[in-house]
Amino acid sequence: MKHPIFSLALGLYLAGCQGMATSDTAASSGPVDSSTAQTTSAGTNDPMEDEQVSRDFATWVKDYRAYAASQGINAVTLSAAFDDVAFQPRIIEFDRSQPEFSRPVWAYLDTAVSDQRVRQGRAKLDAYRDAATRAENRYAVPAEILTAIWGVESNYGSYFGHFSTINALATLGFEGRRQDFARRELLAALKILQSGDIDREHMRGSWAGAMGHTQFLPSSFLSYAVDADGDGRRDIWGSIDDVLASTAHYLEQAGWRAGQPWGVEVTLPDDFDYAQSELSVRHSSDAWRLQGVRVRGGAWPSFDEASVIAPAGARGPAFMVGPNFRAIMRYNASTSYALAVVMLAERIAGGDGVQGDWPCDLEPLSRTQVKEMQRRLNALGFSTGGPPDGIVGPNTRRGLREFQRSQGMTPDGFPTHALLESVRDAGES
Ligand SMILES: [Ca+2]
Repeated sequence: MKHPIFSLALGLYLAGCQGMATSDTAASSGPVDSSTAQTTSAGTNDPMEDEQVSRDFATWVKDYRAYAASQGINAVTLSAAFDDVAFQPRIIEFDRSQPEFSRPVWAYLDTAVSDQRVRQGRAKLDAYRDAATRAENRYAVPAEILTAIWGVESNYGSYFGHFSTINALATLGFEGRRQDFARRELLAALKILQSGDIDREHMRGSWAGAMGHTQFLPSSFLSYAVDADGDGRRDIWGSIDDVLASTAHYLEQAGWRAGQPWGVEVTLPDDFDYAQSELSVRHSSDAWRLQGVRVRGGAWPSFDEASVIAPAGARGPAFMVGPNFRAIMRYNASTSYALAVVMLAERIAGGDGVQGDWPCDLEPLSRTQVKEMQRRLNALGFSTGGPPDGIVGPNTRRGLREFQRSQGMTPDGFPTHALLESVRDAGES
């Protein structure tokens, strides 16, 4: 949750666009994630060097214990946490892996909102109806949304990661790419141990430190986890009451608006200005209507601040999304993730899911190809906002749109192989 890299990868399950996605190999990154993660080896083949790493890690732990003690962590907790702490080279491998291929949004949705997951979601909601209703009554977040987050985060708890959170965060605090972040989360994890909510053995989750059924980071746990079943412990590993209420509390605090829909699927006029299709662009739903945006089915919702998104470009479906969609993105800052949650929730509630057709024939560009495209666009004077990084964000989309406009194409900012070819051609002429 919270950040794309903290979600567990989902097992590949294709329903719609067969054959478009390649298989996952790394159980590491989130929604639009890797298929062929290239891992570097963190362990060495040199016993002397490995011994040195062990010694350095032990020294680091000793220093961190002193720091944690200065922050109010008691000796009993420190001993429970660190007496048997282990450096885990595998976690460093996950942390260093740079996915070369991102799964396109439709392939991700095929997995995250598979028929099987919809069926399971309905069964889970039936089984835990009372807990979900209690959470909904307390925080005004619909039971179907809570169930959907549970489904997308951990397939309803069937896999939330087996890594010891203490070992994972100590390893990342010692040698990860974001040591300060890991060290802060490690301190939060120690506070949780000290509070007695969970013991070290049962504090488990992803390699990146996200814990339990709903993949809370320790700092999120401290802020949002609640004891809903009244046993005196906030237990997101074992109590579904606590899991659903904690998730609802998080969304409430992230700005969930009671009684509002997340948004609607829409159709866009032929002359729609795709520069407007960014989450940073917000208008009232009335203003969008004046631009020709129309609901694809059902009622036209009233929003003061809505965005229109077209996650697969002009050929794919479009959505008008309001504050509750943004609240879900506070849980995990990925459009694909939030779409998966709302579509799973709709389907659990008996709805049909996405109506428009995804451009399933398009193959995603690799990271290397995106870099090449960025480099060429920059050279052509269509700035992508900085040096090539292989990631398609708002700045890259802006540069792409300018290029498309200059070529008389629909400027939707969605990268494709054909577009890369056009960029190459433009550079050579
Ligand atoms: Ca409890």
